[in-house]
Amino acid sequence: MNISPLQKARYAYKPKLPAVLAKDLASIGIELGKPTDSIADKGEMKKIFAATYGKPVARFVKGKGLDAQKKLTVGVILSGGQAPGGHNVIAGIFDGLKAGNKNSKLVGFKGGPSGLIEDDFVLITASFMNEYRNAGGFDMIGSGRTKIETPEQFAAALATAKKHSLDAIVIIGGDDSNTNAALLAEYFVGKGEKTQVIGVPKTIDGDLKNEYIETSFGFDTATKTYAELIGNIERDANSAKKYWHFIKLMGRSASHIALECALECSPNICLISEEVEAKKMTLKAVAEGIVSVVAARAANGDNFGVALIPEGLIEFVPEIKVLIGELNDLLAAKAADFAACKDFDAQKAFLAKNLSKASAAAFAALPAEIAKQFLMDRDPHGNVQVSRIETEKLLIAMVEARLAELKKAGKYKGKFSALAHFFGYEGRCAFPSNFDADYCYSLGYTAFLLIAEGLTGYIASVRNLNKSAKDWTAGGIPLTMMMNLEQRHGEKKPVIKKALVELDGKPFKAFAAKREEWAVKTAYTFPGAIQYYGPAEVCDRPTFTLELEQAKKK
Ligand code: FBP
Repeated sequence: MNISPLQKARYAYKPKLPAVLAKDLASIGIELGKPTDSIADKGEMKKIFAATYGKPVARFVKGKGLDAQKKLTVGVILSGGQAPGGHNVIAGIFDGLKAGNKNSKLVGFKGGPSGLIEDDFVLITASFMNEYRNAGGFDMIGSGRTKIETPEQFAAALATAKKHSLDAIVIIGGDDSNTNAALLAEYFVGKGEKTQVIGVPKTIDGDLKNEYIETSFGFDTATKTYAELIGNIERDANSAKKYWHFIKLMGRSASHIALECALECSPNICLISEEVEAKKMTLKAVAEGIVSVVAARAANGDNFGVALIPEGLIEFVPEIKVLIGELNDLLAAKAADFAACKDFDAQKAFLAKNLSKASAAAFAALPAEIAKQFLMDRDPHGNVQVSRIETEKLLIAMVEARLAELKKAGKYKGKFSALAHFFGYEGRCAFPSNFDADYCYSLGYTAFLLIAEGLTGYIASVRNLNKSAKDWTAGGIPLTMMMNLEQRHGEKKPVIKKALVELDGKPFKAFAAKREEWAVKTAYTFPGAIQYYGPAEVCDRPTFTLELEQAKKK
């Protein structure tokens, strides 16, 4: 493999650890809190997680002396979409294991959870690990979206765990993968198997967070990468003064990525899906809002601009949300009938017959190319793949049509020429920022300590992230604490609740206070590229979202 100068320099970077973890293992102790409850549906959760429900919050402290010398064999899985820093989580687990006992082993299961089911693995050696330290991507062992859900899959995971005599498995993933981790932990305890299961909060989407998980890893680097690109586009727009750029940003359902990028770049428009839902805005009303900004800027002679669109927007428009819910249930319940439809016309006829009247009308009103994107395969967790729905193009078409009407009526004299962009994959494998490199390494090290302590059904938690790394705290929280029942594939299932943008939260309020000014005035901010070497205020700065959210606790 050719190695770039930056890659070489990053191999040598030593991630910062919280002071409490930077000590001898013998001087790290654990403090356990009171029993916990799930966020909702306690009765059902207690039944589903009979063996692992309600464990206490754990926190590592100095002084009590943890016994971490035991020789361990641990498996690790990267699950779901890529997020910068995954390799550093593995490095943290690896270094922790070796610090405890140099004969401990780390087994990487390849290609996501399917690697565990199929026993497709690689033994992680020191030299193999060193090729991936502080590097982006998940290519060290690969990732995948297979869900462990059938009895056969659980049995296969058990067989692999037994074959390797695994003391623990670490699942590095988002809300769905950590839900799977909770179920696997429960299954192993139920079967009397020693294998512990520990989760690690990963996802660029930033929607796996709560009081104990201040952010998921990858959000920092991905948003900074997108913000650099958006800033560059803003500068281009303001130089050429001839295009409106509609930029869709990854993030699945939640708008955290779009909101963070807006706080970083001060664009003319940033839609927030959660607000669209709260205000019950129709698709037409959303387009109308954009039209009013385009017209106001045109009246000042500014026929250019930048609009940010969260990828999940379409799911939050009330009439479309109902449509997607019905489609998910219908396509799960009548999969064979739907598969038998030979073309799009047959699919439309099938849907007209089986959807509610309102949803059938909402589907029929979509342009054919967009409507087809609603019918693409669901992901293994039953979610519609919003990254494949071209909302940015749909909105451009709607805005164009409305401006043409206004022009005809003599109410608009500007020019509207729009370009569509979609930023997602550009940011998921970037070299982790110093924040993500440090955070991920600390999460991995924490996961090892949770294993050494004999815990199962926990997710690693590193907190106080708006302070410098030495002041971070580390511990674990029981996965069941983050769960409730939700409708999936037409059935109620235990899942980790997604954290959406809170409209009364500080990040949204900071944006709402400025957006009217940004809409009309060209007040772009240019964040520039992520810096890895230089002053801490440039290189180690966390996201605005994290700074604002954690400020509330002071
Ligand atoms: P995770 O939730 O697994 O971290 O994935 C995040 C994400 O990048 C979403 O933002 C996006 O909608 C999705 O993955 C795209 O999935 P895929 O990589 O399968 O195309």
